[in-house]
Amino acid sequence: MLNVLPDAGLKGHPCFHPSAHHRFGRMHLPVAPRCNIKCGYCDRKLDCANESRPGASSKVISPEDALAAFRRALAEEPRIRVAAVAGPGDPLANEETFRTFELVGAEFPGVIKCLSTNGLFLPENAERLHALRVQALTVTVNAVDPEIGARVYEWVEYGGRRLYGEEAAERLISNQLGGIKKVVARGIAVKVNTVLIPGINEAHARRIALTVKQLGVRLMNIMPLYPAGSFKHLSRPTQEQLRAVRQHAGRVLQQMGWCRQCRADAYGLLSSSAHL
Ligand code: CLF
Ligand code: SF4
Repeated sequence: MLNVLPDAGLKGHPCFHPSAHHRFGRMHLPVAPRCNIKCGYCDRKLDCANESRPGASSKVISPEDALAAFRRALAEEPRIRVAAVAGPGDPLANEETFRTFELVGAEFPGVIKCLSTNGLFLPENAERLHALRVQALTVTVNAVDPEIGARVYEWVEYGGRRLYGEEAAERLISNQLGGIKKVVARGIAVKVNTVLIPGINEAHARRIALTVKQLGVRLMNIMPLYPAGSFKHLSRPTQEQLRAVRQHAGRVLQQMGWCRQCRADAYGLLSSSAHL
């Protein structure tokens, strides 16, 4: 039995607590349109593919409108326990994400704040997220080896420069791992998403699991590639491939088997989601 017991404070989080997804809901507030990297499978006409349902495209709203939408959603579905930002771009590349958490946190202090990110800007934002009382965070880690990462990411924009190839992947991976370490040290629960890309990282998932586990990550969500963007010629993993990779990685890190690949504007229970 793996020793991965989520914090008591996350008992109402449908993605972090295995028994919560039938009972509690979340709302995604789509305030974050910009992104700071280019994943090979990304089609920027659509939501961030690192956490979203393939083919979904959410409208972007302001932090003030997000607060109003959260109020309405909670009145409609009182089982919502989580206010999250999951795109449509990278939440940490958009100042609006922080403003949204300020507004929602001031009016609903008991609600769990959550976000999902590619992790590039995580190290410099760890303290800020902690100060905003963000409790749950997802980082999409598709590789911990820059050689593999260079095949996943087309470019990474950091420190005013656009990086390519292994230099880009090295920067991203180093920030992801350094950022995870920092937020875990501040008591934030971290889940890792990995997009399973056949022919690129399917033999690498267990190493990712081992690496992030050492940093204090407690849950992993391996998601099947939806072939899009520059990867539209690749095949989608079969159920059998997905099951085998999850089982292999699951020997070292608890796997999330109930992800619904939500839209960036989804709300309600995971099983009966509505969207803005
Ligand atoms: Fe949203 Fe993600 Fe927070 Fe959940 S979703 S930011 S951790 S509140 Fe959940 Fe949806 Fe799967 Fe994400 S089911 S896509 S894992
Ligand atoms: Fe697209 Fe990747 Fe940016 Fe998400 S993190 S919006 S998938 S480029």
